[in-house]
Amino acid sequence: MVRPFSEIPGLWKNGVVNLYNFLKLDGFKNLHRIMLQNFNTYGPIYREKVGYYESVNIINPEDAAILFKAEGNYPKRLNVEAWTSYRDYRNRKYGVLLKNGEDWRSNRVILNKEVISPKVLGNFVPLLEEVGQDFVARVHKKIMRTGQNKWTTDLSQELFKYALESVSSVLYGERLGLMLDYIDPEAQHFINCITVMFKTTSPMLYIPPALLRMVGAKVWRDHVEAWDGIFNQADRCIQNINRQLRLEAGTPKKYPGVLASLLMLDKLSIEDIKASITELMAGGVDTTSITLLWTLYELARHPNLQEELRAEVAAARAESQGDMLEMLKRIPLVKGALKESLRLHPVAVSLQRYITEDIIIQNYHIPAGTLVQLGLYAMGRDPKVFPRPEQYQPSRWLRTETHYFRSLGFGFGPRQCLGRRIAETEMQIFLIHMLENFRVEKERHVEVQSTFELILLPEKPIMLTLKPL
Ligand code: HEM
Ligand code: 2DC
Repeated sequence: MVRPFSEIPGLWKNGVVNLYNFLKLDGFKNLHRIMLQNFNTYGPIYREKVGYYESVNIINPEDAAILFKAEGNYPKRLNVEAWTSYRDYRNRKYGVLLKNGEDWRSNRVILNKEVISPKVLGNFVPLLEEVGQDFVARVHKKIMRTGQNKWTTDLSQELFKYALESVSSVLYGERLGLMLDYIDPEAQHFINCITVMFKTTSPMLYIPPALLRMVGAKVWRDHVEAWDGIFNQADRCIQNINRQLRLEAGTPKKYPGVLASLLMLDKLSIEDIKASITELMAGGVDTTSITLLWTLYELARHPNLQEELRAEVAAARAESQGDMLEMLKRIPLVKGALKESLRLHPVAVSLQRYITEDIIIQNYHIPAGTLVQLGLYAMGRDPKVFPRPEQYQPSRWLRTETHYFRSLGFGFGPRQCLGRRIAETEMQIFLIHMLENFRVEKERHVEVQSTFELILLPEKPIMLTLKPL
């Protein structure tokens, strides 16, 4: 007998009381740990209501498969109201991140061709490789300046710049110059705004932004200020490309970047293009940089593994005579390392969909329209899903073990991460260059945990030492 929806275990009857308890646990920054705990208490499915946020939570890959089969033709994630409220407030269009239904699909189809289809990879690689080389040159210079033949630092600011430079070079076909000593203060401001934007979003998952706006709450004001900074900087970049396109009419000789390609294609309105380009630019900074930081941290903790990866990269370099596109096909262990980083340190604590049809999971009936969440962080650490989950083992992604609905760091299906190809390529190129140039070490045996600021971030600075090979 299938059990009814109302029998799913969990606390879903009084959202206000649950919110109060959630706040007592400092839930805003512990969401990933609270989810893990809930799975321990209730088992592989639980229902929950915190504030006005109601969901059914699952953890098994087999159940994830059922969820994604019921996502329909216009897959819809949790509506992040803080983000839509800002756009409504400032009268700005939603980009592909926030659109839904047919409007989302028609935009996404066009964007896919320019951003995530295999045909554009060849255009991105030379741009990203240049940024990778500049990053390495910058680190060499920093090492020289210390006079100690090594550089010990918290790399996060440098990685933010690397990530913004990379995504901008792909979007705009030109460099911002963030690998230089003196950088545009506007670009630094943009980076700071993204961090604030994410941080101020998390409380608004549980407390309606409309309410916070009404009472003039600081988190709403800070959130607005952060998005204003993001949109102003993106607008400047977009205007710049627009002007250049008008001046040098005709078909460009080299690849002009995603924005110019979209403008010339003329299939989306300028406003739609601007909205999605802004989201791509903002989505492309903290996500990849933090994943790279976690990867360097894990490599520093596993020196033998680091040598193994270095050997793979050297062999790939020799076999492909330096042709980066070829090289990227010969580094399965490096790719495994990135998957392993996202398993233990996912950017997104969960994936969610409003299901479009009734489903049965763990023998419970779940009606169409329910928000169902896959606990990605919890799944990555579940010994039933990943044997010895605490161990960082890139090789687990090579073996014949099943990967069925286990590699979900970028989400799934037609609504998966639009920046996925950019992110993967940018991160692979980064690791290739770093492994070829430096040994990464870590000072002491400090364990670093995650903290939730909408995306999962290291809870404290990660200090790494880079030494030239
Ligand atoms: C959506 C993860 C980097 C832009 C998503 C989603 C996840 C994700 C989990 C939701 C997918 C779903 O619901 O199935 C990541 C990770 C990254 C990364 C782990 C890097 C390590 C990037 C980059 C960009 C980007 C570099 C921009 C260049 C976007 C956009 C969406 C999205 C625009 C919304 C797509 C849509 O709704 O159609 N990302 N992301 N992401 N990401 Fe990323
Ligand atoms: C956060 O409970 C936790 O890729 C919530 O590049 C559920 C939730 C909903 C949407 C998720 C979000 C979580 C984490 C950050 C994600 C976001 C969708 C896209 C966004 C995963 C899991 C991200 C980081 C985008 C951000 C783009 C940018 C313009 C804001």
